Amino acid sequence: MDMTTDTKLEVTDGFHLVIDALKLNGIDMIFSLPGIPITDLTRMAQAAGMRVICFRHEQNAGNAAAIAGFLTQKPGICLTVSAPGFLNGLTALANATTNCFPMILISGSSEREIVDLQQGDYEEMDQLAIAKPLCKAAFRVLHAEDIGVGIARAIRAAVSGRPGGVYLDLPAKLFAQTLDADTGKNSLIKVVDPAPRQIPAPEAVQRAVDLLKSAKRPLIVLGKGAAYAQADSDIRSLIERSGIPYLPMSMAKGLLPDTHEQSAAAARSYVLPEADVVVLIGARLNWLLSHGKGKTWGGKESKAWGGQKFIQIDISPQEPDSNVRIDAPLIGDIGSCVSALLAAVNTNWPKPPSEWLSAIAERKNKNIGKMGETLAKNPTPMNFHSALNVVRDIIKTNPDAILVNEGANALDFTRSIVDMYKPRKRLDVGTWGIMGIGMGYCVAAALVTGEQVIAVEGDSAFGFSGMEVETICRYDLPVCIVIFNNNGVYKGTDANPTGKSDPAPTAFIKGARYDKLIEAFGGVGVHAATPAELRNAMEEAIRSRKPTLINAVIDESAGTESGRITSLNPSAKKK
Ligand code: ADP
Ligand code: TZD
Repeated sequence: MDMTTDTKLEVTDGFHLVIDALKLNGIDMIFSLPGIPITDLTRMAQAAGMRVICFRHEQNAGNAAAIAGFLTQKPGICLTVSAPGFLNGLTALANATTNCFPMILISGSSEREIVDLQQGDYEEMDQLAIAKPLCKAAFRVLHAEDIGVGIARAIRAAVSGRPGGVYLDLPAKLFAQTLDADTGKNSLIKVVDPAPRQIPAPEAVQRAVDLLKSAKRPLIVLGKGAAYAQADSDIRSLIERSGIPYLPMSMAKGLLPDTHEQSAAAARSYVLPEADVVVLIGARLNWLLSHGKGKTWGGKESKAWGGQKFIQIDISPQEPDSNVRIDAPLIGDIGSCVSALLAAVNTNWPKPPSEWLSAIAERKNKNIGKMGETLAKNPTPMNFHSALNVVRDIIKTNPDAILVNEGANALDFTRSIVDMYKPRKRLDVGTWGIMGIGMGYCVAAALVTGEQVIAVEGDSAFGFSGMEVETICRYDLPVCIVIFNNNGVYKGTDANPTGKSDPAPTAFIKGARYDKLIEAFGGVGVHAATPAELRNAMEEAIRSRKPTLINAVIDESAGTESGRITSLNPSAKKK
């Protein structure tokens, strides 16, 4: 009897074990860019039925993985080659960690003994050491029989507790290592309960309830942790049953529709300093909330605390007191914490005093009225407001569409003008205010949700990931990219003070036709100079679901330096 074929069947290898371990854990999509030593891994993964989505630059693959993690609560997988590919992916891994998105960066690496003796291997780099300080956890697998454990540890590290980025180092030699198939199969781990619920302690719940009961001017702040947690209906019940006004952070918009009567978003600068008890749900008191102190919170000067008391719901026990005193930390997963609060906030719960609610309503209505007037104007050339008035209508009629947003003015104006109606529909620059997430987020959002994606991009912001329009066309994704083209970073009006021919640092080519870019790959390009042209183009993009890029020409003098965060620019003493 010829045993050769049978023997072959009974053998597995590193390539297959990686794929089998991922599939066993319900991971069926990889964001990648092939090359030595992972090209065959991408082929075999595709052959094994996984979706292998390949990009033009690893940072975009990494950003796609990160946002897939945010949207699905499963770690997004980014697979890269060694040294430079790894480094390109690392920015996305660090950004995912900063934003508490679960992802795993898997990179092939070069010969350990050559790397460690620094003998100059092809793409030599001690990747594990470099990744470690930039992510939540980092592991290396040297032997095929440890692949199952390596993937299991990576998954647990990414999604349990505070989610984050994990690095998994797979040296080239690992892939070809063989193992008898049964041993291989038995070495794999299907992770049981990867993100265990964390139930808050009853006394912590009671402390929070007591504090909340004492409030005269309560406020709830929803952060992207609340969006991630997918406890949507309990969060909504907590807000509606308690009657407490709430503020959504950028990516928490839509957890309740932005048009909700309890939204205090249009009265933000009033409610923050005036509130007496603030409930933070999955939101950190970082720079985006002015560190919980200073004038924004009613403090007398920039470092002074306001008079608020805080309840902070967070999964990380180390988060409370990071910026100001937290009187009632409520540590646990948001689903469990909010449902514990709901048990106390029942029908007998006293509604907040009507003076508080009516004072908010008054500010809110005034600001919404003012904004309405601005949006109704139709200046030539088009400005951020008249263009966003269109986007606002489009999202209103397509509330399931996902809005990706980056830029400075293009970001700030979109966030405040475009209402969101459903949870996890707004994806943006997050905690770092990072440019370059745009096209990676678009690709992943379209793939994991199947929904129409609309990206509102500053012309500078778009440039960081613009080549991925080819990827969007290649996978034929329903992505409509709207570039707010004002000829530069922030604005297009800067000039070189020396009078020499180099353009100013913030200036781009004037009148660039970004719409031509997508046409190179068979997508639809549209040049829109008026709100009517923009509206037609967006409606057609949604009707056709074709990859579309709209070059929306915006007044180059509109907007401000750095958008809303002008004040963070250090100003020179010497002029
Ligand atoms: P935002 O920028 O919207 O204010 P942050 O990213 O600053 O939000 O805060 C998110 C917070 O949510 C983090 O502190 C994180 O630990 C927390 N978090 C994430 N997921 C959960 C969860 N499932 N349960 C509880 N807290 C969570
Ligand atoms: N590089 C990275 C990775 N992230 C950044 N945030 C920046 C640079 C600095 N930066 C901003 O903070 S916004 C921005 C840059 C370069 C672009 C603003 O120009 P835009 O948008 O054209 O995208 P607006 O609408 O013209 O302001």
